[in-house]
Amino acid sequence: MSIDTQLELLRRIKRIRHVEEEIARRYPEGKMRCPTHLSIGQEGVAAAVGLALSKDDLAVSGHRAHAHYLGKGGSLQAMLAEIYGKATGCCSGKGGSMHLIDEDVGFMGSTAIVAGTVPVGVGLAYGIKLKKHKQVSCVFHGDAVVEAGVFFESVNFAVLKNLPVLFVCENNLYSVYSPLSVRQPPGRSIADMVKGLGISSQSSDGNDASSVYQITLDAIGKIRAGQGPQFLEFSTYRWREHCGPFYDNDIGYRTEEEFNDWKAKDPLTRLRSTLEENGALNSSLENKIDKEIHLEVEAAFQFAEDSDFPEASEAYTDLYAPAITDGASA
Ligand SMILES: Cc1ncc(C[n+]2csc(CCOP(=O)(O)OP(=O)(O)O)c2C)c(N)n1
Repeated sequence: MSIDTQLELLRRIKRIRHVEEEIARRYPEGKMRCPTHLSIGQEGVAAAVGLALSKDDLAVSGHRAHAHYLGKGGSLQAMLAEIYGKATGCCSGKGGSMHLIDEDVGFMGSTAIVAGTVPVGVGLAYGIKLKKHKQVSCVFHGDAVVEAGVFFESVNFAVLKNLPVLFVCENNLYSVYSPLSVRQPPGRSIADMVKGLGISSQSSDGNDASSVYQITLDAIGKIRAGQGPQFLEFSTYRWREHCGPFYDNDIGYRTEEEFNDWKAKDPLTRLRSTLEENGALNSSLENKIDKEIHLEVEAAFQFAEDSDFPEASEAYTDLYAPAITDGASA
């Protein structure tokens, strides 16, 4: 992996981290009137997978979608405006943090329903195959998603039809406050369990962003070569509370010791140290990267703040179903 690629990876991780830390800092102002699920601590996967995917490739995600959207090349301004509920948002301010769509960059949607977008991602892959395109459909999801029935149906269908779909599981050990130990039998590996459906599957360290990039690139190569769907499980950890800007270790569902162990494996610090050791990163280059990110993020928040809310008349546009009026369906 070239130094330039590693530097680009570092820049992307830093950018996602800075955006989310700024969301966390400003959230208590009460202007972002939607729930937010931050990926701080687990950005290595989104940054590396986003870099490995091409612009033409498609992606879907779930409630923790900011990092995936930015990794796929989504507009920072449109994402922040969406979180602020503004008309300039990527869903015209009607979706909020958990509902991000930007077809221009192949980000085909995220929803709050756990596993809800898994069949959508597989359906997109079916479309790609029928049209004989060379794209890949990437499904970003958490470890809890593999406990939903629709996940098994979707993987089975993807295997049956040999679809160009990449499942990227960010295993951060928790489903809200429930650890894997209360959800899965002891010693079970998610990657091994999923392999039982006949899909090529592997697990690895999600906080080693360079290796995530390499593994993902290999998996995408296999998909493009017609070798069918691939499942990648990356172990990682969220630092903040499940939903919201704060830390929540005090409520007792996880220990401070576990949290600190994972903090010591910060994907950002690790990549930065490697680059410093190789002489590829010094403080002036890092300051330059940080400054560029800072300016971009400041401008994007300003854009979101300055944008208008959607008109009330827009409430019934962009609907799949006809609006219900006067208690009767139209
Ligand atoms: C169908 C459904 N069931 C339950 C919930 C409530 N819920 C929201 S997030 C979540 C856990 C998600 O865990 P995971 O998929 O591992 O992602 P993470 O939050 O760890 O990133 C649950 C159970 C929901 N949104 N949808």
